[in-house]
Amino acid sequence: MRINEKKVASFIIAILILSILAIIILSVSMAWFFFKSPPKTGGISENVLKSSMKGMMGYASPDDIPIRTPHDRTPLSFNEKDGVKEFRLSAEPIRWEYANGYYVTAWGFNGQVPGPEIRVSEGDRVRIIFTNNLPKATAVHWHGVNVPNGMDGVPGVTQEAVKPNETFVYEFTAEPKGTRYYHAHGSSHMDEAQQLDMGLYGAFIIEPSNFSEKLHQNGKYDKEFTLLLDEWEIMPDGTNAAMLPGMHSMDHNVFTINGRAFPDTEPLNVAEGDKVLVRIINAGSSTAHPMHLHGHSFKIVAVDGNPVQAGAQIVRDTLPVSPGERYDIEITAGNPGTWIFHCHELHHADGGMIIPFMYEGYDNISRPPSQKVPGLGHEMHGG
Ligand SMILES: [Cu+2]
Repeated sequence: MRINEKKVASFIIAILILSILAIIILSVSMAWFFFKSPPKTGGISENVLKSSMKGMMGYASPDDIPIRTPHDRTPLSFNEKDGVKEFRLSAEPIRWEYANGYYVTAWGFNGQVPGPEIRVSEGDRVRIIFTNNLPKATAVHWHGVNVPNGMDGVPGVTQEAVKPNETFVYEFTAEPKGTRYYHAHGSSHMDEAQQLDMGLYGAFIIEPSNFSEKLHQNGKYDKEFTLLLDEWEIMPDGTNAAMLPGMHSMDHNVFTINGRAFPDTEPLNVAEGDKVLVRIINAGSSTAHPMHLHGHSFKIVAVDGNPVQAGAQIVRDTLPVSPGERYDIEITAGNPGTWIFHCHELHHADGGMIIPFMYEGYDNISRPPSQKVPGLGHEMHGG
């Protein structure tokens, strides 16, 4: 059989045309993929965002999530029942105002970041009725409190995780005295960091049972403050990167003290001559913060809540605080002015980890405008 040369030629031309078309289509789609304008979530697809919004927050749209600000903070009181101090705690999906007009999708104990302070005396019998209003399972760990094993709040080890809409009752004796805290411990050992990064933590202060050892009450300190440190990765649209799959990065851009970024941190207001106790708790999941106070030295009076004997109290002006650590420091207010107390990892200070130490009559701080995500320059929408 004779080969039809004309046919072969047409075949080759057809192949060539098809190849050229394929190359054009491929190039155009690659160019579109690489050069299309990034979505406001910094490269996360709308579908991933939608499923994270539903899966982590329980809402279809961020606009439906309740907004909570520092004005919504409610101190947590207890009911005394049969000699037991009974507290009610819940975990809630919220949009937390971390600086004036700027919001992050978060989880908050009782709808607050940090969660409300729990304050009891050493030896108190404490019952915490915890309800999980999140779409994910979780549990509460009492950090530094010597609870019985079954009350330790570690899912898969000491208890079943508390499922959405379920309630778990923690009960234990509050000991030892000192600066303790509580935080989520995940639904399993795979998501502890994620749940902490969503904002689930709060101070748990155990006062001495002996009145003469109490702080405010016997006049040992004139002022007392508790500072909870935390770091966040917040997308330009206010999405907490911790809620996105595979996004547990170290790319933090917002650093908060008591849930707020400078210049909107709540100042430490003192008067000249005050003896001031500051409890520092690093509640973040991953980053140490060398905290530096301008214009003063301070004395470390407790480490991880445990008192340091007078002869061993070190005097410093910069104190590194690792995740999970607590330091109680004593400051004598003898140098009037408005001073800053800030993280000396200066990227963290830039991202908001600064709090004014402000003397009466010196409220003359010149505040820059509120910032959200440093360096990105995106406007974030609030409610
Ligand atoms: Cu820091």
